[in-house]
Amino acid sequence: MEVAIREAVAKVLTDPTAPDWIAKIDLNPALVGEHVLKQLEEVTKAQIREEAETHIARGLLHLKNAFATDTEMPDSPTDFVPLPACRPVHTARLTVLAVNALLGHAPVSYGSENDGHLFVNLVAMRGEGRIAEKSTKSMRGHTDAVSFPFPGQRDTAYQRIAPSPDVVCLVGMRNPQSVPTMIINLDEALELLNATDISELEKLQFIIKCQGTFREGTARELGKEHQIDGVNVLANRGGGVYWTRFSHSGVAPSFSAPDAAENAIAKFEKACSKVAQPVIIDGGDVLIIDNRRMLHGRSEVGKEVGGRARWLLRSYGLSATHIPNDSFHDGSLFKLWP
Ligand SMILES: O=C(O)CCC(=O)C(=O)O
Ligand SMILES: [Fe+2]
Repeated sequence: MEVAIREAVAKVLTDPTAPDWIAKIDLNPALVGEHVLKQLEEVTKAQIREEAETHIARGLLHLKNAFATDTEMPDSPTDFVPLPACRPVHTARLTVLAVNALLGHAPVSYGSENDGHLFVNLVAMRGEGRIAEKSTKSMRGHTDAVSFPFPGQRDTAYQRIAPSPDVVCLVGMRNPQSVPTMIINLDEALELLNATDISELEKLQFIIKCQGTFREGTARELGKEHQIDGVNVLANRGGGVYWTRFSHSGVAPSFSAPDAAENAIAKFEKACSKVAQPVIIDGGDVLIIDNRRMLHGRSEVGKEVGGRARWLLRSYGLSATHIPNDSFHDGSLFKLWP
């Protein structure tokens, strides 16, 4: 799969129209992903689609060495944006968009996180603020955009809030210390719980605060930071399939919830840390994480800022069938509300 995608991306980038396609990433990213896939023979495309779908059906797709990071690499950036304009970044974004297209995921961002940039840098940052401080530290298991609804559901206070992403796409630009990303398989964690704990987690008795990176943006758009109360952290989808939305720091029992709710959360957290598995995202790797059946976190990043510090890109994907008509910000083909 990696070889086919590398070749398709190389074809796009060596064509005289390459600058137009690069410019289109921030206008119509889905079209760009389709354009990369068009470089492949139908048979190859069908083959790698099946391969990619098999992996994501198990919750995780790890493409190793899917693009080159050995030349033209700038210093690591020191903030979420801007992305350095360089060949490895162009290649990385085209690779992610091709994989999104392959899996039928629309590339999406949220206007309330980092001003809706489709790709952001995940890097250590300078400064004293809460986000800068967190940027060098470890992160416990969480799902992204945790306070946003599951697909098919609506936020009770703000109907227009788009669902959280189906997948989180993490791209390795450089990771010289091999800092691991931690992956928690929900099914494995739930196996360590009993039926009572599971049913407590399914009850509408929790408060979920929005992810830190969404605080400012949701406050701007909604008038206050997004938070939901009286909600579940686990949804039984039938056929033994569960979805979760969870964050160690952002989820608590509602005021009126019984002790059993608190106990279930504590046991779930313990189970998550027991089954967490390290995955190293090296330069050139792309990791697509199911944002409902897997939690993700990371080990401590370290204090180095810029230079050759760890540098990932992140973007999100959401199945087109999970996007309600009113979800996009006016005039955008990818920026979801809020
Ligand atoms: O840095 C990482 O490996 C993951 C970061 C992350 O999960 C986040 O910023 O939400
Ligand atoms: Fe995350």
